[in-house]
Amino acid sequence: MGTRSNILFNPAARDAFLDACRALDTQLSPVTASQAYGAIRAAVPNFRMRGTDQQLSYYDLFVIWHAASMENRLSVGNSAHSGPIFLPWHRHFMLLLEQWMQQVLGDDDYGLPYWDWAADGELPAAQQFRTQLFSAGFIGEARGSVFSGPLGEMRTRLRGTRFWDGTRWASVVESGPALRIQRDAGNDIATLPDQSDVRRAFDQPEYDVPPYTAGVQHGHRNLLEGWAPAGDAPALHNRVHVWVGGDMGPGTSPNDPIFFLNHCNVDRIWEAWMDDKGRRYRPAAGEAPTGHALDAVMFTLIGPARRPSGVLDVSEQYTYDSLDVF
Ligand SMILES: [Cu+2]
Repeated sequence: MGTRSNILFNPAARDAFLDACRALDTQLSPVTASQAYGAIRAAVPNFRMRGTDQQLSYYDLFVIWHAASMENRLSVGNSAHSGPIFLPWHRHFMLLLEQWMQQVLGDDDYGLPYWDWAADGELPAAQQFRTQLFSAGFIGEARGSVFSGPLGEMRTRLRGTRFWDGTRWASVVESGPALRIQRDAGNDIATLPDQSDVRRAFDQPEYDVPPYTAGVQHGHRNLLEGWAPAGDAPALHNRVHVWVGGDMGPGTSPNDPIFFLNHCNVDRIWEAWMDDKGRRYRPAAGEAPTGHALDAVMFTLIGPARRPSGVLDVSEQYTYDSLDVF
């Protein structure tokens, strides 16, 4: 059983994570881009991919799985984002990555690290992209191509983009040349979320509220996902994606391992909320929107199928070193 810890305070967990990311990306899987596309198209007809055929790394399978989840429009938004299933789906997604990393590392007690971005959000804007996290001993450069440290050896092969299909803007995943991870921290938006933002999400008494969309103004899920409160700036989870920029922008955002550091912290905040408010989830089993209900089967590509009801209590799989989230 893994313990998930703060990447800044646990050098062993940090190094294990960076090594496992590099190992999963430098080992090519037996799966080609066209084979993965064929398998996904059968389940997600909206998903589109183009470009060259090539062998995918094990890490790339998580990239394409995530990009495909965003096109899986079963009901509100899609079945992984912009609705109640956002939190359980990403928990499901990361449980498999954590298991694969445990195998690569030969360590059943390995747990993913998290990045407590709200702590860095308390710093002046000009310091937020100059922290220890963005150094050679950690995850490498905050801006431009990532050359330093273990992640300097990773390459992206699948990158999300948008195109005009004649009637609307559509997303497509391009299979192309192997490139370095790209970041643009603090340029599109100057600051990370801060501790008062986390407190507001934590204080929500309900997990989610009807009609369970990205437009609701209350509920833990939509505040933590970062669509609410309505305004001109993204908040919390969404804001971290925009703040990091580069490869963290499109649906292929797991290309940058900082994706998992962000989502592990998002999962920790949700865990802190459930620890305090109870393991409550909405919508109930069979209730609309059914793609987001407690008994909905979550979109999976390479791991076992799970339902939100199966991931509300993960105390058998992992714990956090701390649930102090603000
Ligand atoms: Cu996501």
